[in-house]
Amino acid sequence: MNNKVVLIGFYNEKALGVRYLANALTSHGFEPIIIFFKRFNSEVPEIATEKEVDLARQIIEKSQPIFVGLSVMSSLYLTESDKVNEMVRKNFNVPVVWGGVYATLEPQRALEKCDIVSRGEGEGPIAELAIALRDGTDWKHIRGMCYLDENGNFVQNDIGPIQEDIDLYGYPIIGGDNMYLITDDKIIPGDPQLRAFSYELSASRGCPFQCTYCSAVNLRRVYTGQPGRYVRFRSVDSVIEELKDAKAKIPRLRLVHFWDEIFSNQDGWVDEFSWRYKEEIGLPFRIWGHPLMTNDDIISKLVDAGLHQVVMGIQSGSPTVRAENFHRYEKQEQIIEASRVLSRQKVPEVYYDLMICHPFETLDQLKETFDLCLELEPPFHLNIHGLNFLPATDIVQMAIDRGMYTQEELDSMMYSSLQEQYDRHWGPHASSFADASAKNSWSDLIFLTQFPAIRKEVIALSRDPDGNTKKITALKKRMEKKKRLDYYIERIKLVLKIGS
Ligand code: B12
Ligand code: SF4
Repeated sequence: MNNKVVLIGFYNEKALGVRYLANALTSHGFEPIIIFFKRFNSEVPEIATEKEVDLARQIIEKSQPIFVGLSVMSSLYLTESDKVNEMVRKNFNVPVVWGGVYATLEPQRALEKCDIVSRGEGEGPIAELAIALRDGTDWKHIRGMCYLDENGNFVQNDIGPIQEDIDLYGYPIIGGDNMYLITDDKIIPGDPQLRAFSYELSASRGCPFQCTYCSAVNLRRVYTGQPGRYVRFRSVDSVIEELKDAKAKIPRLRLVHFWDEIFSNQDGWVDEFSWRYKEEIGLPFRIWGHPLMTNDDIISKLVDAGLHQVVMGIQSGSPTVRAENFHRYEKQEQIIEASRVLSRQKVPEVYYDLMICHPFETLDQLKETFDLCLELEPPFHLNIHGLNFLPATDIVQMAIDRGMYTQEELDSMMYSSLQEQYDRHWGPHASSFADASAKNSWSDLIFLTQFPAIRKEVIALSRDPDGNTKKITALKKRMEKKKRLDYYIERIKLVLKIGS
């Protein structure tokens, strides 16, 4: 009996979603074949070559699966996943199923390209779908499935209850023969994770916040009206078991990334996690934090356990921009206090995320970000971005309602090519904002606040940014170079320190 299913993840050789699905399929007796189609690369936006698409075709050809599942997580790579999707449709007479964040939030658009969309968490539904497609029974009743009926009408099934006990999902598959990385015009057989220095996992599902530029709130709304709590934590046992497995299988493992949208701040959980992690895993780890979920007690325990880096979203120094436009309700003092906690507890690396120079912000509000940065307790690094409009997020409709963009303009930004999206948000031009040189000077000054040694000079320059434009630009260039160099030195030190 054919029991093969091909799963494809894009630009992410560690793709947690795909690995969870593979685990679910395996436990139902199926044989998942995973293609990691190209590596995650946040610095060079590589497009998919014809050769690479054809290599994916060859793997599918050899596997003869019941269906092909595409994990379409981010719209950044849509033009590239489309190439693979078209290849599958042209060459194979099997259903093409899309899941992942993008497919979940834009199922109708996705169905213009594929046969079935699976919305929401896929562990249960994918196994039910595989059984139905293998046995030739009806799949159209399966929860979370979307499809077009015989008249071309869009059908969206109820998503079903929330799985509250997420330990039941097990953990993502690590290692195995049926895995292939396609990159640089070649196939590299085996699990790329086994060759890595870092391991990525999530100890929870769901985020309790509602930021308008982020998909998290929209993903939560998909489950509106369903019984069960949406923000869920795995047991510490389950997390430690996964990490022990990772340690045993990954010889060069040096660093652990927790990709929980916000790492747990639950008292009992953090206590048990901290002592067990220190004793049983003992590797430095990174988390994403939130100003409202940070206190001395929790951070001190996590630092003792090996917390190496915290990345925390602040986004704007203007309380108005934060509350009215981003729906982030933390107060100025709460952000400053969170920064003091991280500094007091000596978290080795602290990063604050900012989104600046966008239509939801005035020049005065941009200056407020500069003022707030001066109040944050050093040392810290800044990740400075513009505002990235993501499909189906609340801020898209807000921008239309306020007359900032039309739907067509936003569509052309959100669905543009990989290179265009990259250039707009992460490329070298991402922090040069064409609309006003005044904004440029202030964004440069904000960048410069992360270097305590030049604070006095930066404050002096900020008294007359127009008159000091050249000096500010030159200083920024110099400090950018320094930052890049420091970053590489820190990485090397970390690997050497842990390796010794
Ligand atoms: C962790 C994370 C990352 C990690 C990924 C690490 C890893 N090893 O996978 C890193 C940091 C690398 C990353 C990178 C990026 N990310 Co990210 N990331 C997330 C985050 C917080 C969690 C993803 C995750 O692991 N979830 C847990 C797994 C189990 O869930 P899942 O992947 O959704 O899969 C489940 C279901 O969707 C479904 N499913 C998935 N695929 C399929 C396929 C089939 C066939 C079926 C049936 C079901 C199914 O079943 C799975 C199991 O339940 C999400 C937010 C979120 N809540 O999803 C943002 C998110 C996905 N990221 C986002 C973005 C924008 C990016 C980047 C573009 C950022 C950048 N500047 O480069 C890149 C793109 C990377 C890529 N290759 O696509 C956006 C995407 C929105 C959009 N429309 O594009 C999100 C939604 C956050 C946000 N801002 O709103 N990310
Ligand atoms: S706190 Fe982070 S993950 Fe949660 S909604 Fe806001 S931006 Fe998204």
